Amino acid sequence: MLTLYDYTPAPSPRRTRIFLAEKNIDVANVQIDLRAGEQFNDQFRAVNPRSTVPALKLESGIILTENLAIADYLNNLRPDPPLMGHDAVSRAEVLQWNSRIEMGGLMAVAEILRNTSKGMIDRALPGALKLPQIPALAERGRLRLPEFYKHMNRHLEGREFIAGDHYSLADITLLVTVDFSAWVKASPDQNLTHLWRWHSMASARPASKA
Ligand SMILES: N[C@@H](CCC(=O)N[C@@H](CS)C(=O)NCC(=O)O)C(=O)O
Repeated sequence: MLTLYDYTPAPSPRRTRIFLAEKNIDVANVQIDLRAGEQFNDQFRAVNPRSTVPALKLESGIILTENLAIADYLNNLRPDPPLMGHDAVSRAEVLQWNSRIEMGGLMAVAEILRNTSKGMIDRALPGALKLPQIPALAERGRLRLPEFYKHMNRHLEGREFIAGDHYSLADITLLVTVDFSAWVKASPDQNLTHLWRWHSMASARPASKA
């Protein structure tokens, strides 16, 4: 059986949990309490020297620690339902939107949180390396996030899903990003009606509760 090293409140492992739930794949779940600093203990560092979750342990013992790599592996393991396209073009579109959402949305929220949170002083990036907070990065995040959401709203006008005609990895990444924005009081403006309609649809899927 696969083992997911997870921390329920955190956004990155939520992406993996939703992907697993959409694919109906069961895993053993090991919680690593990030608030208590368990990601830095020797036991977890032996699993993932980067000290981040998610980490997925395969039956072979190999450990994957990046969302995209985990998704790609799971998608090959169980192709249905297709969450990463169904041919070369639709797969490329899913990956393109996933990357845009990660860079334009998820990273902006992370910049705001990690460069302002009192709990993350000297931990401005995930992992063991001590790095100081840079408040200007949080300000920049607050400037670029509303533009990102406006762009997503325009993209979703007349569209059910982010890429192609199926729910996909890109939808999962945007769902987690929108919900993560609330942590830093930077949720999308209520007048972005296409985005919020899409969000209601994505949130109503049972896997979103995983
Ligand atoms: N590359 C990873 C990044 C995962 C990541 O940043 N995880 C955060 C939780 S959301 C973490 O483990 N943080 C540990 C820390 O801040 O020390 C992925 O996207 O899967």
